[in-house]
Amino acid sequence: MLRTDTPVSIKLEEYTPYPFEIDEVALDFSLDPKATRVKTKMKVRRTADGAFVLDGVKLTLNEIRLNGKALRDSDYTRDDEKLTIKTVPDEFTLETDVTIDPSSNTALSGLYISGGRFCSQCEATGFRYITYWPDRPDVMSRFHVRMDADKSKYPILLSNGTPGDSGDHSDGRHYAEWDDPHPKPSYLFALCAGDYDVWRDTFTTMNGDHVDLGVYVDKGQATSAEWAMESLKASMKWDEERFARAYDLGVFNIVAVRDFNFGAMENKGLNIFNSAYVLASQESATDADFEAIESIVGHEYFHNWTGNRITCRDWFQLCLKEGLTVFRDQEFSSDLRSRPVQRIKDVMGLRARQFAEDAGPLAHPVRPDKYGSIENLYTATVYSKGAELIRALTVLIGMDAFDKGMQIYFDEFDGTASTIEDFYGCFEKASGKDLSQFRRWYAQAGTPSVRIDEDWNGDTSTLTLSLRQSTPATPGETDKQPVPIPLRAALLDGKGGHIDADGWQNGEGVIVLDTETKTVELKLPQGSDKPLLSVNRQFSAPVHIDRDLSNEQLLELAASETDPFNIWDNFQTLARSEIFRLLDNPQSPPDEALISALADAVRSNESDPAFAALLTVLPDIGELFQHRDPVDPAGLSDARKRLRKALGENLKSDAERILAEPSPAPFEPNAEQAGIRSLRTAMIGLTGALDTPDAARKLKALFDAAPNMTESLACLRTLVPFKTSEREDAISTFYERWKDNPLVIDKWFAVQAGQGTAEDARRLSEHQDFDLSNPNRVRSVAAAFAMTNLAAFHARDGEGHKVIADIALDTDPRNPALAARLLTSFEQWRKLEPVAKASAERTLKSLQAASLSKNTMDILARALD
Ligand code: B3K
Ligand code: ZN
Repeated sequence: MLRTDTPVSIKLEEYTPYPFEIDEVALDFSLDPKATRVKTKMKVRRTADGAFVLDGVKLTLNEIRLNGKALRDSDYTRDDEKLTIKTVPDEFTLETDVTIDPSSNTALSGLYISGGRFCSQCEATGFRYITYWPDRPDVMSRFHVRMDADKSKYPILLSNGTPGDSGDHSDGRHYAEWDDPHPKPSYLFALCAGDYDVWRDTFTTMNGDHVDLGVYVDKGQATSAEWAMESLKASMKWDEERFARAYDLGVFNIVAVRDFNFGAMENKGLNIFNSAYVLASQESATDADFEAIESIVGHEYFHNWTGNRITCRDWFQLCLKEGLTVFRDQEFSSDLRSRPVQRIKDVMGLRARQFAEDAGPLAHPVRPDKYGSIENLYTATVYSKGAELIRALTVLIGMDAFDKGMQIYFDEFDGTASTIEDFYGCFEKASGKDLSQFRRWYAQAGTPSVRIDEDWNGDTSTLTLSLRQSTPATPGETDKQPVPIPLRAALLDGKGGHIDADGWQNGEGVIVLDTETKTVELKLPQGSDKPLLSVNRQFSAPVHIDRDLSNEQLLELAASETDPFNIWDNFQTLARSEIFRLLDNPQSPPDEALISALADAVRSNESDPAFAALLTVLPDIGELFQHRDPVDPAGLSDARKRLRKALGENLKSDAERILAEPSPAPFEPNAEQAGIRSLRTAMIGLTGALDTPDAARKLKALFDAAPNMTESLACLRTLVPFKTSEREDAISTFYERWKDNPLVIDKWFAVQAGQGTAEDARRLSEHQDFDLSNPNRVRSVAAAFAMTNLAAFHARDGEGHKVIADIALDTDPRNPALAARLLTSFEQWRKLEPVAKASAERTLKSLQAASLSKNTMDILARALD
């Protein structure tokens, strides 16, 4: 395809099965960075009428043989993307021989070089850059891999499955074979070759099978893989205990690479990870790093059953593996750490990213029915809303029926490429419920709002709820249908207790709003006082709740709440409306009653420090965007700062007391210590919010004495907005201390881009350590600026837009997937106040006129549509 072509839409309704099966394939790699030879031998069987077409991009074809006979040019047709053999028998063996150039692969899709080693990334469509193949998830084969390479440069040769024969050649090269007995689609193929250090361990499955585990990292860094290994073993055990799923090969390897387009990849038996989610030492990693490693290692491991053993029929079904696996990793983290804290963090992410996506021009259903570029569909909607829908399903049918449905799914669909319909069929069987209406959630974009009005009748002790759902129009979808919204609810007596309505048990019930409007009568025991309604407890459905509650009522509710999620959420609602009030009344001081209630809540929850820390976090600017149109990001940021400052003033002596205590020692990355440190870092942040010279001095002293990366980085982040010498000292001390550790220097870039001006972001993008070929480094400036620093990104002078456009322009020719992802940061542009809005539109249009890659053009076209 020419780079200037506009993306063609691929449609779900046009799915047709591949008309051939390829039971087995043998791949033979002769590895060389500039010219790797790939010989492929496949056994093909026709299963339906249709042409024999293979995908292949940027391959130099040396030879092609059918049943041993070399084909002539006239026997097949070939363009930049496909190879079609005109006539084939019903059963045949096809051999292809191609040459590829991994050293020039800067897109990081297919086989490429990172840190002088070979590594691969095939999801979604990378395999076609390696060899000719029907590169679609519903073609599953058993892979046998043989590779040879220079032994001194590439002593370790890895692929999927278990190792077979290996040995030396006389010319300094050596070879290894790997065999994967489980049929898999090409997107799960992986190959790594190079010199690594390895952290090894073993695991014995619940079936008594022995598994050799290895985490492969840069030389000299083996001990930094220990936490990833512990996380892997914990994941293996959890999947056995929670879902009765055991690992199914004798080997499980993880390889860390520095240059990687996203977090990690679940290739069968050979996960490849962005090194940011593998390497962690006590000195250089934050608690957030340890937590992310645990969760991503879990996520990729859990794909072994939800993704690999059962894969997707086509890419429209991506949520079948991703939404479900995110749900599984969230449950894993909840079981290992604190469930309420995990829930709050997951919802914060959902609201900041997915709700924003759902409200803008890039909105799409969890299961889209068309796409221009598949790489652009790895979105917050598919992942996070996909996970929320599984969670809502557990509420709707109950956890027992859910668990039963999962076992039916594993039993019935093992070894297949499946659909959302197949998956929901299992829960219909398990629950006896018709879930066809629930599946609307998958077909319809946009975040529903639920309006709730209450009417209390003291004579009959009845609380009548009038519920109404509505979903705003999204691109291409104006007519929205009602979806079933399961709302966990409780009636609070205001004294810390619950009152059961008729039919409820243990103080809680589930109200299912499955029509546009619904009236629900909750009958309470005769003589009850008017209860307080607690609704969408634990955030049981991914919706906005709209209730007419005054601040006094919200404070009363927060004080009576028994659901930790809702305690936090009531304060979020209060803070959100207070920020808007401050925005509209620039001279007005922050509401004392709210500040002191919030500060009291922080104090009274100090025994659960991770939770107390979350209470101090005010709604994110990206989330606040969703509640205003037009929106003035600078004004919002200023209003938010005023509220934070007031909270900081109220908690000043608490912060001093907490920070005067020693940080937990010796350092352990466990949830308990991380919780204590999270409250300490919250107090560091609030100290910075005071914005006084004294605060800068205190922060610098804390920075100098910081005993771990979590606190050191928190101080640095908090010092960056100060215009004082402490800021410059901290920035340069940190750089000097960590300049040889790229993962830490990524953080150094990110804290500055995340707090600074467009000029700061531009200066960082011109820094000697900025590196366009490394996605982590590009994101550490561009994504940190455009996605977390909205006031500066959308500043009226348009400089923020320009700096991101320039980085995207430089990135696009090398790495289209990365450039496209950066430009999604413009997704809320239509809501901006007129000056920034005009700048965003100009910027997007000028990028569009620059004729960029297919991925980037897809984002631009949708953003501007
Ligand atoms: N499945 C991969 C993501 C692949 C992204 C391709 N553009 C990692 C994950 O979600 O587990
Ligand atoms: Zn995944």
